Amino acid sequence: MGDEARGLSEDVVDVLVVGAGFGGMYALHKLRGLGFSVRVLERGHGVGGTWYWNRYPGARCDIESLEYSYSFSAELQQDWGWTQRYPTQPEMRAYAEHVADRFDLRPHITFGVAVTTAAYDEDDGCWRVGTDAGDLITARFLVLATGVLSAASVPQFPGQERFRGRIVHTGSWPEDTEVDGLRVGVVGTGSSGIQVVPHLAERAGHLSVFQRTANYSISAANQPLAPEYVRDVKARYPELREQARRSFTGSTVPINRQSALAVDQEERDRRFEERWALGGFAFLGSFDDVTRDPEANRLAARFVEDKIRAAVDDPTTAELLVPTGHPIGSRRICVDTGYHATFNLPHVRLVDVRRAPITGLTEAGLRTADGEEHPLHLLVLATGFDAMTGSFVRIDVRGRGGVTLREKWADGARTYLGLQTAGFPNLFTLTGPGSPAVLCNMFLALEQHVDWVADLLVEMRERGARTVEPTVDAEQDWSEQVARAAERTLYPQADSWYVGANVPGKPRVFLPYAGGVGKYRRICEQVVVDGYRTFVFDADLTVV
Ligand code: NA7
Repeated sequence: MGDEARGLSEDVVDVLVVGAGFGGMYALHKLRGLGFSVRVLERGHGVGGTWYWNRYPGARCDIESLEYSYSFSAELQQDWGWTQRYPTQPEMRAYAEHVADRFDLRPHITFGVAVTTAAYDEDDGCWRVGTDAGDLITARFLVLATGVLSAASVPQFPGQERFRGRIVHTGSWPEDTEVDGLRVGVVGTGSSGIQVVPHLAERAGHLSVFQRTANYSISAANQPLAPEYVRDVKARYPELREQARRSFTGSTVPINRQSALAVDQEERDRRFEERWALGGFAFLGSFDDVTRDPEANRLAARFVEDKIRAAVDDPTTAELLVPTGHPIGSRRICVDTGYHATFNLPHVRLVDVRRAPITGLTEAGLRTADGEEHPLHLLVLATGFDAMTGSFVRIDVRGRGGVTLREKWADGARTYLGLQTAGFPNLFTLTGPGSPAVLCNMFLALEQHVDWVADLLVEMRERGARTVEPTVDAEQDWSEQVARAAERTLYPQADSWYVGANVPGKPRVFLPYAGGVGKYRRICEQVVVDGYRTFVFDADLTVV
C-alpha cells in the first residue's frame, strides 16, 4: 500500500469518484460545491487521466486546444494560455495540474490506488468499494470517471517471454524508455502509432512499422496560436461554447451543407483542398454527406489517398499506406504531422503484417509469417484500448443480485443515455457506452454528464430519494436508438474500436451514440423536464 493510500479504510462518503482525469476532477469540483462529500481515487500518481498516461513521444490531442478545455469556469478559460492549435500531452498535463491546484482538488484525491471491486449493498442502498490497497469505502453514489480509452489492449505474442528487448505500450509509456540509436518496432497504425512514428524515426537507429490496417490520416496543420486569434475566441467564448454544445460534432467548425455530389469536380476539389489546408477533422465536414453517403465518402477518400501517394516516394510503400476496405471516417480518423513522409527516410521500413502476420517474438526480435525475423531492441505497442467498456468492466462491479457489469454487458453494453444501467442503482458511468462522447469533444461531453448527474443528485436530495436507476424499458429503448443512429451512418461498415472489433471476443455492438451531441443534450434535458419518468427512485430515507 502506498503512503498516499493510507487512511482510507472504512471511509464513508456521499460520492466516490473513480479517476482523476478531466471528468473526475470536474465531478469532484461540482459535487463538492453542491455540498456533497466527495472522494476521488486515482491509480496514477497525478491528475489528467488519459493525458497522464499517454506520454509517448508526439502524443497530442486531435481537437483544438481552445475547444478541448473546460468551459465551466469563465475565469479559467480566460486565464489559461494555450500555446498551440493542438495541445501536446505535456501541455494537457500542465493544464490538468493547474486545474487541480486552482480549484483545490488535491486534498480530496487519493493517488496511487486502484479500485478493484464495487458491490452494491441492497440492504443499505450504497456501494462498498474495495481497492488494491485493501481499503473499503462506503459511498452512496459511485461515479466511474475511468475514461473511455484507458484500458489498454495488449496483445500477447507467442515467445514473448524470450524477447530480450523492451516492450512498452503507448498508453502507459515509461518515462525511462530509451530510443536513441536503437532498433525500434511499432505495432499499430491507429492515432497513437501515427503520432509516435515520426518522433521515433527522429531518434531510432532503425524503425520498423508493423501495419495490419492502413488508416486515413489528415494533416494537422498544427501551428502556434496567433495572439489575435486567441483574443477573438476568448472574447466570444460563451457564444462559441454554446454553439459547440448544440452542434452535431461538438465543434464550432461548420459543416458545409452542400452534397459532394451536387457540385462538379473542380468545385469539389477546391472544397477538399480548402478543408485539407484547414487540417484535422474539419476535412470530414467538406460536404454534408461525406460521413453518410457511400459515393460522397468515396470521393473524399480518393482525395486523401492521392495526398498519401504524393507524400510517399516509393510507390509500393505508398500503395500499402493507402487504406482499403473501409469508408473514410468510419474508423476514427487520424490527425498527423509528417506521418506519411516519414517512410521516405532510409532507416524507416513499413512491414505489411496483413500479408504476413506476426507469428511471435524471438530472443532478438519479431518474426512474421513469411519467415523473416526483424531484430529489435524496443517494441512499441500502439495497439489501442478496450474502448468505452474496458475501464468499467475491469473493475469487479456487482449490482443487484451480485450480477457483474461484465455479465450484464456480455452480449453488448446496454445503458440509458450512457450514464446508468438498470440493476446498478446510484452507479454513474461518465461518457459511457451509449453516449456520444468519443464522437465529439470529450470536455464538452464530460461537463454535460457531470452537470446532469449533479442535477439528479440534487433532485434526489430534495425528494428524499435513496437510490436511482433507469427503467429496463428506458434502457431498451435507448439501446435501440443508439443502434438506429449508427445505422444512418457509415460507421458500422468498419471493424473498429467503435464496434469493439479490436478486442477478441468482444460482442460487435456500435458503442457511441451517433445521433449528434446537440440532439443528445436535448434528449437529456427533456428527461429532466419530464420529471425523470424514465428512472425509478427508491424513497427509503435510510442513510448510509
Ligand atoms: P487504435 O486506433 O485501436 O489502433 C490500434 C492499432 O494497433 C491498429 O492499427 C491495429 O490494427 C493494431 N493492432 C492491434 N493489435 C494488433 C496485433 N496483434 N497485430 C498487429 N496490429 C495490431 O488505437 P490507438 O491507440 O492508435 O488510438 C485509439 C484512440 O485514441 C484514437 O482513435 C483516438 O481517439 C485517440 P487493426 O486496425 O486492428 O488491424
